[in-house]
Amino acid sequence: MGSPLLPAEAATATVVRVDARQCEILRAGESEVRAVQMRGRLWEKSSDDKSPVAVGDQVRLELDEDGEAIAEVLPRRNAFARRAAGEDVRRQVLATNVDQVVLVACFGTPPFSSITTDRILATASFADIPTTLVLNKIDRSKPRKIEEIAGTYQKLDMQVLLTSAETGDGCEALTEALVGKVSVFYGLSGVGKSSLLNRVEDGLGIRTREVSESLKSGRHTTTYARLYRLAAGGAVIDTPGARTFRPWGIPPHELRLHYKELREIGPGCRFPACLHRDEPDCAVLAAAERGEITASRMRSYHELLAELQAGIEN
Ligand SMILES: Nc1nc2c(ncn2[C@@H]2O[C@H](COP(=O)(O)OP(=O)(O)OP(=O)(O)O)[C@@H](O)[C@H]2O)c(=O)[nH]1
Ligand SMILES: [Mg+2]
Ligand SMILES: [Zn+2]
Repeated sequence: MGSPLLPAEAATATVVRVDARQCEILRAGESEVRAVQMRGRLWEKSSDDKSPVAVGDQVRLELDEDGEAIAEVLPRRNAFARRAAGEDVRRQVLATNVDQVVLVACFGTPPFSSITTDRILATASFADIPTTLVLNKIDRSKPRKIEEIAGTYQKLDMQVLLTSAETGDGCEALTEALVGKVSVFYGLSGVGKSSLLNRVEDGLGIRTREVSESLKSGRHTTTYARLYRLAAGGAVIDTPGARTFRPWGIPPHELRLHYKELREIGPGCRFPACLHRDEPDCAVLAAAERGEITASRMRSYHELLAELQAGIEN
C-alpha cells in the first residue's frame, strides 16, 4: 500500500546515500538525487544495526505535512556488512542488494594485506555475494610479486583483475566487469577505489586523495558511501576505506565454510566438526603442511577464527 498522497510508481526509490537522520534517494527513471527524512519507527525494527537504512536499499516513501520521508525498507536481496568501529558491536551495513563485491587491494601504499583481503572475502561469502578481486597500483610493483598474489586468489576460482588507475592499465576489463551489475567497491583506505571509479566513468568526478596528502595522516578521502548509476547500465557504490575490517555475525564454526579451499578439503578430516586448528587427523592441516594451501590463507583463517571465538566469549 502506497501513501495516499503519492502515486504507487513514485512511492519507491533507491537509497544512494545515508546520513545520521537523512537519506538521499533516486527514483527509477529520474536522475535528480533528493534528500528525504527517515521515519522514527524505522529504528524500532533494527536495534542490532547502526542505521536502519543502507545504501542500495529499495524504500517506500510517504508524504505528509513534514514532507517526503522513508516509511519502510523493502526486503533486501542481500546485505554486505561489517562490525561497527571501536567498542560498538552493532552491525554496520555497508551496502545492500548488490550483485558483487569489488574488493580492491593494492601494491605500494598501503601494502597488500592478505589478512584484510581474506577477512573481506569471508564476509562476502557469508553474505552470499560473489567477489571480484582488483589488485590496483600494478605500476608500483614487480611482476613476480603481482603474479604470486594474483595466483593465490585465482586458485580460489575468483575473477582477479590487475589495474593501475594511474596508467589506465586493466581499467577496460574492470569496466566490463561492472556493466549491468550493482557493485560495491570495498577495501582499505588509499588503495584507489575512487580513482578507479573515475577511470570507469569520467563523469563520476569523485574526489580522491591529492598526491601531496600523506597516507599516514589517517584521514579518509571518501567519507560516506554513495551509489552512482553508470551510463552504460548498472551502478557502483563507492565506500570509505576502513583501516581494519571486522566481520559481523559469522559463527566461528562456520568460518571454515567461507574459505573455499578449507571447505573442499575439510570433509577429509577425521571429525566432521573439525575447526582445522590442532585436531588429530586434520586433512586441512596436512594439506597446508604439504604446501597445498597458501600459508597466508591458513594464517588469516587461524587469526580470524580466534578473533570470532573471543568475540563470542565477551
Ligand atoms: N601509483 C598509483 N597511485 C594510485 C593508483 N590508484 C590510486 N592511486 C593514488 O592513491 C591515492 C589514494 O587513492 P583514492 O582513490 O583516493 O583511494 P580510496 O581507496 O578511494 O581511499 P578512501 O577514499 O580513503 O577509502 C591517491 O593519491 C591516488 O592518486 C595507481 O594505480 N597507481
Ligand atoms: Mg575513496
Ligand atoms: Zn580439519
